[in-house]
Amino acid sequence: MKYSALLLSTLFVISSCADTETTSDKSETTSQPTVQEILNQDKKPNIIFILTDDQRWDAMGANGNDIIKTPYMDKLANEGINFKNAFVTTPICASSRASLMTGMFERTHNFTFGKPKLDNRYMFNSYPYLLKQSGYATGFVGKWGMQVNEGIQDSLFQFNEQVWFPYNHFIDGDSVHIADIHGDHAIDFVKQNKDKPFCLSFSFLSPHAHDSDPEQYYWPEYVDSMYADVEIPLPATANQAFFDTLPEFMKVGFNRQRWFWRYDTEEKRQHMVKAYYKVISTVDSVIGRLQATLEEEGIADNTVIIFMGDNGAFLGERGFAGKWTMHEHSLRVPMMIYDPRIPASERGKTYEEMVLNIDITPTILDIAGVDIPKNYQGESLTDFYSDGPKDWRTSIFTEHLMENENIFQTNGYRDDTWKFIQYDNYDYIELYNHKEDFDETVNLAYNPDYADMVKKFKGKNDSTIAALIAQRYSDQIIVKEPKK
Ligand SMILES: [Ca+2]
Repeated sequence: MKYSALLLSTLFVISSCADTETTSDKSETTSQPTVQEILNQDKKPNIIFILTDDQRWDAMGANGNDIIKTPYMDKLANEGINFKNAFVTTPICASSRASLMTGMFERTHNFTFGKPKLDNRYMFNSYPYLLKQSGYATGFVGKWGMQVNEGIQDSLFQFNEQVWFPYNHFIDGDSVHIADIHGDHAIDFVKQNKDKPFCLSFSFLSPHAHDSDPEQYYWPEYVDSMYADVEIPLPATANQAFFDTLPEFMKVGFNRQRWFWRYDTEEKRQHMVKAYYKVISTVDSVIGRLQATLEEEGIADNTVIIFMGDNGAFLGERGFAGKWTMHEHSLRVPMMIYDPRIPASERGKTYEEMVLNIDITPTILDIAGVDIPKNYQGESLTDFYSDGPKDWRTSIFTEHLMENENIFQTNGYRDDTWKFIQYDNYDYIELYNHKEDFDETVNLAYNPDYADMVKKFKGKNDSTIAALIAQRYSDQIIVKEPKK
């Protein structure tokens, strides 16, 4: 009894202290601007949107990978907002990037490899166009990866520096890695535009494999010794027994062909995953250089950095390399928003809500104080600055539509427990409880106990597809008037 009484009184004291602290916090915050007031301030922030190529969500230290070294990405995550469940609507470079530009699903913007160029109406509603119209200096650096009509890029960007493979370029007799070249261009843009609000779309080509080169990956000397003494664990589904369970159509095609390029022996897998990590660590060092430049130029405190990957990547899971499918490893990407205008005590947040690449497009405009076009299909993420939105999506639709006999046309439904996948050209469906079966190994779609669920998810996807196609042809696409 005595102990209990003591415990109770101790608890009371702790709780009183906590109350006092809360009260004191409140009185302090009343004299400081709220998050909303910071977002609405007249001074426009600079925005740098960093996009990496084929970096999956867990190829980053802050997302639970204890092998890869990514201190600068981790800093963005730990001092910003880190979205643990970020996905792309389409897991392939061309379409994912088009979705980021237009704020729309592939089914609506209707662009991927092999399709006609992106419709001008969508590009005149893209975030760089609207920012440029509102007075922002706009720049693009890196890999563009889309097809647009002549003159469109000039209408979006005042500064545009694109460099493609090989990984190593010879400049003044020295071999320079493409990530460093991209970094140099980004730094040039920042220095040239430090006195006006700017938006830089910084799209690395790294760590995408150089597909036509048997070596696949190259990295600079300064990361060469990294990962020498570690062993990359074997994924749970990277074995012949699991591969044998896949339907025949899935055992051929690019996912398997590229597995032979990278992971068909244990020695090669160790080398290739480490190579992938080395290229990501190179990107990380470039981000560090860019942040140092922001500090040197005195604009770090007013420059928002948004970071994400354009699609995931199989590192041997399912017996696959590449992406394109609706499985977690293909769809899931790192995503962070670092906004230094928010007090440090209010930053460092992690969210489990499902967010999408098409949320980035309205978010950028929202941060810049520019009206968001009505045809955008994502949601601004700025509500996550404070305590997160009260109502947020509880499921997502994803798809891949490129017509190629080596890649599937497919679409998926995902909520916080279930994943349903169907294919346009194959009579095959998948249903996983990914909450309990993260690696998506037990296909429940043909289990009669789940027949109603399959019917429900299939119905949802089919109606989503119809709605997205209807929006493609809508006359309501609004080309926004320049802000007065
Ligand atoms: Ca990509």
